[in-house]
Amino acid sequence: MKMSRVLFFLATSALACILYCACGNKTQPNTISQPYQRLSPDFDADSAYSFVDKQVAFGPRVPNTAQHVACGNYLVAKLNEYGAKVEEQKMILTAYDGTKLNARNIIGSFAPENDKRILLFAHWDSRPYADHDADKNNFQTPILGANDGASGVGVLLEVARAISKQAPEVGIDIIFFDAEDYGTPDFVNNAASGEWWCLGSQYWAKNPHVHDYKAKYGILLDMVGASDATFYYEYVSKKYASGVLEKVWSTARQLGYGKYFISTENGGITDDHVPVNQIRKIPCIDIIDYKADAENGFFPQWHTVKDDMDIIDKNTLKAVGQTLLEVIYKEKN
Ligand code: AHN
Ligand code: ZN
Repeated sequence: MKMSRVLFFLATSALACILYCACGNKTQPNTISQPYQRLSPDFDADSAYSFVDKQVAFGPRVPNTAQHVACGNYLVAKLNEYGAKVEEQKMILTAYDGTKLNARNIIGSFAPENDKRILLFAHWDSRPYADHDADKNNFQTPILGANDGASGVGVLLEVARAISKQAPEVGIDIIFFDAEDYGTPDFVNNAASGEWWCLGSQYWAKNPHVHDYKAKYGILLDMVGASDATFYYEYVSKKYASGVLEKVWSTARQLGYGKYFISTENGGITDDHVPVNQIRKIPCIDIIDYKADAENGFFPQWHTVKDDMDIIDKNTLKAVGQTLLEVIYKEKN
């Protein structure tokens, strides 16, 4: 009696299994989509947020100020702490109005002996003018640049921390460029013509820290911390590095961040990737929050006194940081 029950059970289970499998095969033949298996370590958005907060706590990071020096020292110390080989470029750059800027590019290299390299960069200075503020009394006020500046650097510091715990197969260079945001203010209308944005990256592109420096490709982060950020195929990135755009955007989609990374084109932006593409000839892209319907193309607090920690969203830092880690850890040597 007992045995026949067992046999009956086995027989019905087997039948159920056959039916299930047969039906399953009919409806979904071998294409049951498996969830994407991430191979990068977890990107800690709380930690990245704290790195953004720390920079902002120094105050505006405008060249020729004590806050700028102090924050620069902090960034050097963090890259050292995470085991990078750190090099600094200290140079005097000339601004749109003739001001001599004591500027400093900060470079952290991981596995410098590896000749397959990826370059990651962001600007660490903040703008001396809130020239897009609603109140013109604020036009001369330096901005905190929580999103415009500190967010990209914060994500890259967290990438550095992840690398310190588990090395990817490729060598990584992280560059924090200075004097990106000292461009001619909107309220000046008789400025000398010239390339007054991106002064630190222009300098580095002409004077790389390593003779004839090359990387497989580069990724710039700019304004990667606001909620509801939207990243599009930026024109210059598409022109010089369309394959990199596709690699990064498809990785973001696989990780479930498609609402941030939108696979349509949008306008061209003057940013640090331009000299790196055009002068250093490294194909690189700009991950930058773009708002097509905004008058100036950017988030509402852009170049205002309200670009502070209130607008920083950990979910956005996570989407960008995890995507970046996944791209790096997928690279084979
Ligand atoms: C211009 O507004 C010309 N370019 C934007 C570059 C930028 C400013 N990135 C951050 N702040
Ligand atoms: Zn700016």
